[in-house]
Parts: sequence; structure tokens; C-alpha cells
Amino acid sequence: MVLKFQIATPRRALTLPLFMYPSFRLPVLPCLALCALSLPLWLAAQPSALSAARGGFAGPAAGALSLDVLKTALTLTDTQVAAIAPLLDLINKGQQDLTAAQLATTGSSGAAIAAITAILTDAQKTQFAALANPQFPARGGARGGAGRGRGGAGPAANTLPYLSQPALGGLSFDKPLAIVTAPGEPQSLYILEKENGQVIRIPDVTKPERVTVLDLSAEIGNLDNERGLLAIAFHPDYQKNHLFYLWFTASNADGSQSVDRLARFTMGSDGKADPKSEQPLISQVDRANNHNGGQLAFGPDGYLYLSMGDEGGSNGEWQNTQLIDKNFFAGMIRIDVDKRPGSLPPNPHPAVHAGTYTVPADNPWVGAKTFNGLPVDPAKVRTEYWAVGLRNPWRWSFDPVTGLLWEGDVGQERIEEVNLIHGGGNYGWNFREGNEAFVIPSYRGGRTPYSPIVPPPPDPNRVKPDGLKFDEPVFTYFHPGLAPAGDLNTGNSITGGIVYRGKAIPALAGHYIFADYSSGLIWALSPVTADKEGKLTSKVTVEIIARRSGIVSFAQDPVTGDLLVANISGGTIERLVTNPNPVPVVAAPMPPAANP
Ligand SMILES: [Ca+2]
Ligand SMILES: [Ca+2]
Repeated sequence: MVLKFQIATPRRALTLPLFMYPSFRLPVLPCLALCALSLPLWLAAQPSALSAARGGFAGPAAGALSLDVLKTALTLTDTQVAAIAPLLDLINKGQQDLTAAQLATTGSSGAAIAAITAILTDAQKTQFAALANPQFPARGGARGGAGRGRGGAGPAANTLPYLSQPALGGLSFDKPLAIVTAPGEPQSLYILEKENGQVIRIPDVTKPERVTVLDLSAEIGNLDNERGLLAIAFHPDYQKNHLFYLWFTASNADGSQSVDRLARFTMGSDGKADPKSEQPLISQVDRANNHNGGQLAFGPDGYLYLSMGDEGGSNGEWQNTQLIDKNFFAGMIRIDVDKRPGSLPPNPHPAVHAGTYTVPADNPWVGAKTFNGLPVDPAKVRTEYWAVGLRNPWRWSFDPVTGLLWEGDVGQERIEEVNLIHGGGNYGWNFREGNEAFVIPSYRGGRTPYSPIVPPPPDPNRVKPDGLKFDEPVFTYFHPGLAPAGDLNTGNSITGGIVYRGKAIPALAGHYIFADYSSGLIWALSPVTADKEGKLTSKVTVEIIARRSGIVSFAQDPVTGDLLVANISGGTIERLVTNPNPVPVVAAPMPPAANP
């Protein structure tokens, strides 16, 4: 199967036993090496003025750019106007309704922004940046030195005001990739080790010691690439029922195929969980070693939420996207592990361990007869789905204060994205990547989202129905080498984070903090309000606040409220702290994305 996969993605540089490799275009090893070499070179803490123009900010301020306004403000020549008009049209349309010919000739709204920038003089570029995003004055403007309007002494622009430093007394871990707390345990943390299958408990974070509470190494088996022990969540009534849930990769009964498995375990009275206490709930056969999701967490409603990737490979080639009546992939599910009165049995499916959970009756596609304008059989729908159209929703979190569900969806060719997930949301993959139309690189010019190189052949019914709209990201950033000049937001693999609710750094209160695994950039997205459909009802600002590569997960210190990260590269759990000597920053070299 791996061989087939490699054939299917001929431009993949090498087979990587590495984690979170997002695009199968760039080798992560060289990237990480470059990142390490560039440690003295920091990225500027300059938010992307232009990212708003490509729809990165979905708030009310992100309106269409007017040619008339640009003409006046930039004093455009007639030649410039003629060249810019169609490019502006492309940006403002967001590619939702462009023709195949337009897509083929212009490529993307990002390319359009770059093309406009290339047409402008330096002075015009500055003006264009300011107009494209009025929330961010152009570099050297009002942001400089005076803080960022958060109240208090905000750090100066063009510095990285925070650092990620070892926490937990410098304890080391083997490829740590999840950190969670358990209800009723105010001092403890649980950490997953990806490949040796250990669930580690730190009984008291103020006196950190490792205690292995479950060894799942015998079951997780195949560990290549993004496989392994991936996520953990404790039941809200954990103190009474001692139940917790794991999401991991394993083998099916005869060992012939890899599965993504959701299973329940019971913690024993001795503080250890017996692997034999396992009760699987879902075992989804997964043919590709990447894009296995996923985060696992109970929501404020007490239901269990779980995110799944698109099975893997690239381009959505396993044909699990934009479907609700096939397998458990490319979305987020919401299930009732307590089988409350009124919840419904799931529709039968080979992946479902019958009787182990039910489906909340208000899940968005319960009883659905259509999806994306096409008929579906309600008896065959995966009623477990809460949201769809996700590529590899690796990490996400509920903000306990606002209830908003923040998710980072890993991109493929060009763009990483932050989403606010809501029930019934469709986040676009693989018709969209970030805030652009997604056109398969080997298939440009056509509108089918399918790769022509992997059987079965594309289903003609899967051409995007005209007029179909998707939930757009809250924030996006480009892969290296693709951003317009001056946009220093970059990376290859987003790690969704958490909303900062600690006390040590008041300037970050209520900010959504997330990172890119590859570039190491860590961002703070300002507090927002949103409607029930995840649409922002307030302005948002995003800025780079620190840099640390290898971050695969975020959590909160249960005692201090500090922001913690799992650094899979360093084998450490780290803490975000104020940088006593903010470092001047410049753009750091990264390998260009090998996109068309
Ligand atoms: Ca997979
Ligand atoms: Ca999307």
C-alpha cells in the first residue's frame, strides 16, 4: 500500500518516518535543519497586511477592495489600472465562481496579490498593504514601538516578545504529542508518547515526575509517518467512572490493514489502566499513513468530539472528501458515549462497534436527504458528522469561556488555515484550500477535485455543484515562497492551539495562540466574537509572537494557567514565557514550496 501511495505522489521527495508532514511536496528534515540553522534569524513580528486581502480575516473589516479607491489612493496610471482590474476581480471573488479558464490563467488569489504587488511602485506597495487591511497600518506606521493596543506595556513591533522554554523540570519524553488535564485533578497532566504508546501521568506539575499509566505499545503497531498514539480525552465524570478515550492507529483483526481507532479505557484503582480494559468504538480502515487526524475532546455539551483527516496521500485522492455517506474521514464527529435518552443509534458501518455509542439527535445531518445539493440516503449517512470539508484537522480546542471551537486545518500546496468550527459547517476541502479554490496540481484547468492517478476513477457527481459556498477560514497563511512581499506569516503545517486563559501574560488574555510545526512561528489571534455559524462579528488581528519549531500540541498548565506546548522534536513540554530580551527579527530562510 505504501508503494502504491508513493507511485501516486511522484513528486514526494522521500519516505519520511516523520510526523505531520503536510504536503508531500517538501521533505521535513531539510526544513527542520534549515530552521535550526536560522535560529539567529527571526521572523519579524509583522502581521500580514496583505493576508486580509486574500480573505485571511473574515471579519466585517475584510471587505472587497475597490478599484476606485485604489486608483485614487495609489495614483495608479491607466496602464496599472488595466492590469490590476482583473486581478482585483479575482481577489474579490475569492475564486468561488471563477471559470476554469480563469483558474488556469491566474492560478490563485495569492498569485493575483503578488501580481498586483509586482505592478506597483514601492510607495504604492505600502499604500496597498494599508488599504488591503486597515487594521494593520503599514510597516513603520502606528504599530512601531508603541505596543499593540492591548493595554499595558505591549511589546515593541519587530520583536518576538515571548519564548518557549522547557517546563516540567526538564523532563524528557519520546515524541510527545498530546497534553491534557483530567477533570477533578487540579495538579496533574497527561502526556502521550506517539510511537512507544505510553500514556504518561504527571501527578503534580509542581513536582514533576513521570508515571506510565497505560502502555499501548503492543496494539499501536504500525508507526510510520503520522501513525501512532494520537489523542486522549477524559470523560467529564472521570472521577466517578474512571473512563478515558484514546485515538490511535492500530491493525485490524487479521493484521492486514491499518485502522484509525477510537477506544475507551478504564483507569484502575491502582492508578494504572489495563490494556484489556479497552472497548473500541470506531475502527476505520485507513490506507494512507498520513492525515489520521485528530484531536479528541469532550465539548461543553458533554458529547465527545473527534476530528479525522481525509485518509491521506495528497489531493484528497482517496475520495473521502465532501461526502457524508461513506467512511469516517475528512471532518469532525460528535457522539454520545453515555447513550443518553433521545440519542440515536448510528447507521451501520463496518467501522462502527455497534452499541458502544449513540448519536445526538441534533447532529446536523441526522435525517439528511441531501448533501451539497445531491441526494443521499438518510439510512446511509454518517450521522456522527458535526462538520465536514477538513483535510487534516490535527489539533483543535474549545475555548472554555466563549465555547468557540478553534481548529487548525493542515494545508497541502499553498495555504494553512484557522477555522471556527460549527455544527453543519463545510470547510471546503478538497474544493478549497484555505481561502482559495483548490485545483489538483497535476490536473490544473479542470474543476474536478480528484486526482486522475488513483483508482477508482473520479465520480462525475463529485464536480462542485454551482453556487455551493463553504465556510471560510478565520485566518490563513501561505507556504514558504508564496506570500506577497512583506508578508512574513509562513509555514507548512499548522498546529491548532488554545485560547490563552492564564494570568502571567495579561497581554495575551483571550487570544487564540497557535503555531506552525515547520516554520515554528507562534501567533496570537486577538479576542473575537462570532455568531452561531462561526462567522466573526468583530475585527481580528493576528501577530507573530514567538518562534519554536516542532510544536504539535497546546495545553494549559492546570496550576498556573500558563500555555504549554508539546515539542515533538525536542522531546519536551515547554512553557510560553515573556522574553526578557526581545530579539530583533528578520525573515528566516525556508525552502520554497515546490508547488506549480
Ligand atoms: Ca491516513
Ligand atoms: Ca478549508
